[in-house]
Amino acid sequence: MIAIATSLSRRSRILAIGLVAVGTWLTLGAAAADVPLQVTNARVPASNEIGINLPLLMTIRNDATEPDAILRVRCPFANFSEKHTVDRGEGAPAMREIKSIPIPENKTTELKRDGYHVMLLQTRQKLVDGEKFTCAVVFQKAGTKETEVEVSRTP
Ligand SMILES: [Cu+2]
Repeated sequence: MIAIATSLSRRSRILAIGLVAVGTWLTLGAAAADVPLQVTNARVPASNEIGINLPLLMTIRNDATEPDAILRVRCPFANFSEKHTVDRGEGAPAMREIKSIPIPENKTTELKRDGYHVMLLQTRQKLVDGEKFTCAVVFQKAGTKETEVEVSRTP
């Protein structure tokens, strides 16, 4: 009788450990699913001038089931930022400020000089090729993403 009780309790202990393991695995899976939106390759052009406006470009992968949008961007080396689109009508293409940059679901969005992009206004310092900064990119649904931005000669 004692032997059976011991073996049962050992089995239930193993079962309990198994359940904890499955629980941990599920939690990790949920955590991964919580970050369906990823920002990569964020970059600004190098510049010797101060007080100018520069485009901030990046790649955004949105694996979420709903569209998102960029609401705000804050970089330590610029006083302000705007969201821009480029209009192509009669005459030369022209940049225009918009309220937010749409980030469709299940898609990779590339911010470009000749399309949607973030414009950093009134730079505070020179930007040297290879330098890295951390900028905050605020998404409507994904929230604030602290993003590494690299200065590159040819962004
Ligand atoms: Cu612009």
